[in-house]
Amino acid sequence: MSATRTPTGTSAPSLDTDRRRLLGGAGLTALSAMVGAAIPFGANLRRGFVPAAFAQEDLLAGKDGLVMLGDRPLNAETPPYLLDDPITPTSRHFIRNNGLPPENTSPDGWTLTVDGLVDNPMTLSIDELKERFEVVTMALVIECGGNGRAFFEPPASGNQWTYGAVGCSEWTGVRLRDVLEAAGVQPGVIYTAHEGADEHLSRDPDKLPISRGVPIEKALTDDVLIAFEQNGAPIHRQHGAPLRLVVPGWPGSCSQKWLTRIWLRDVVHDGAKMTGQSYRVPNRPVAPGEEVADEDFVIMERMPVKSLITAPATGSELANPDVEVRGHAWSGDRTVERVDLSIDFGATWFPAELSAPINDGAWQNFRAEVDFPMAGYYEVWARATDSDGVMQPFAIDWNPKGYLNNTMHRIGLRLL
Ligand SMILES: Nc1nc2c(c(=O)[nH]1)N[C@H]1C(S)=C(S)[C@@H](COP(=O)(O)O)O[C@H]1N2
Ligand SMILES: [Mo]
Repeated sequence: MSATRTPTGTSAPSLDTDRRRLLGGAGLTALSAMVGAAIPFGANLRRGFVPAAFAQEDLLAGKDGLVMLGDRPLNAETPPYLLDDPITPTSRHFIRNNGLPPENTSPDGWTLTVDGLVDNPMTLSIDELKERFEVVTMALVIECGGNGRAFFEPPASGNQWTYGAVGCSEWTGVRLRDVLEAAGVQPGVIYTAHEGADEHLSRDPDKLPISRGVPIEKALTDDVLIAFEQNGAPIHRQHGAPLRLVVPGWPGSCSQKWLTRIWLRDVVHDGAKMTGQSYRVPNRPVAPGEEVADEDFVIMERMPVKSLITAPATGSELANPDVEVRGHAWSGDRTVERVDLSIDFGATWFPAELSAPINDGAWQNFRAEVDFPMAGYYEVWARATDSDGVMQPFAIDWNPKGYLNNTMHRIGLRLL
């Protein structure tokens, strides 16, 4: 029986009259494992006790300069000037969680199940994925569908992302297409369904925080990865360790983290946050504030053409009139053809130098030398145009949930 033990290990009578509220054997073992040592007076601990060593657990451990929008679930974005690198370092990749990351994110024993309408249902370890399929590394853009929501008027509820719910890290993994082909996609399949190991905020084990999918045609393209590395290292705990999907150019919600299952279906997937108004926009232009019925919403697919100025930082005070302006531009499933800049509030525009994407699904970098004519306050505005000739709008195309805001980015600076 689990009698109270003194530090010397001898049995001693409990001093607490209400023993049911004490931690007990299994809980104490788990806590010891957490702190990495035996806890000599552990028998005195009450249920729900959090060791001081973890009470202040740094949710943003390994992150650099991110702005936290919420801690339960954890959501954090990156200020644009910290997104200046062509490849986004893991420390600067935004975090968007709908639930609670799983406790155990070890690759040992982790499996991915591929089932539903496939000829050969499979459950594979991460090592088996690496052995059976070609391993590739690609720079891929993940942008949250709600990036830019903070600028909606009337406001849209949800995380108030400004500019920084976007990143382009290098992801290493196997192609989803190769895995699905090995599983044998049956003729009736129209949609994927993704499941991960994170917990619903309620901790109800029967509820998933999020389970989205994509049309099978998208899943079978070359640049959708089942990734196990980000920027040459195992995936960070908050980014879906040890295995995640990366579906570049589509709403970030398609890129299931802590991936455990891909299920092929003959209907549009109806998992958590696939239905109602989640990650959906009206099927027609609507007036700001207009009420829209659920049945008039459609599922968001590719993300629209967009650009971000990453240097200088907005609010900079500059001593030298020659300024290098830098940033990135992207358009889901398309390339960006040009990025134009204006320093006179959009009266005139001039082209920036624009690089080709390093691979499909990566963002493109732009730069321009700008010579400001005299001391004073300036704004730099950027607008990208994609391979279909679509240009970023000046004003927000309002929708009830605050998605797909691709209005032009502007920064303010002062020349001394
Ligand atoms: N399992 C799981 N996958 C998830 C989420 C989540 O909450 N749980 N959030 C999604 C959303 S909405 C986005 S925008 C991206 C964010 O990826 P990141 O946190 O690595 O930047 O992950 C997606 N994948
Ligand atoms: Mo998202």
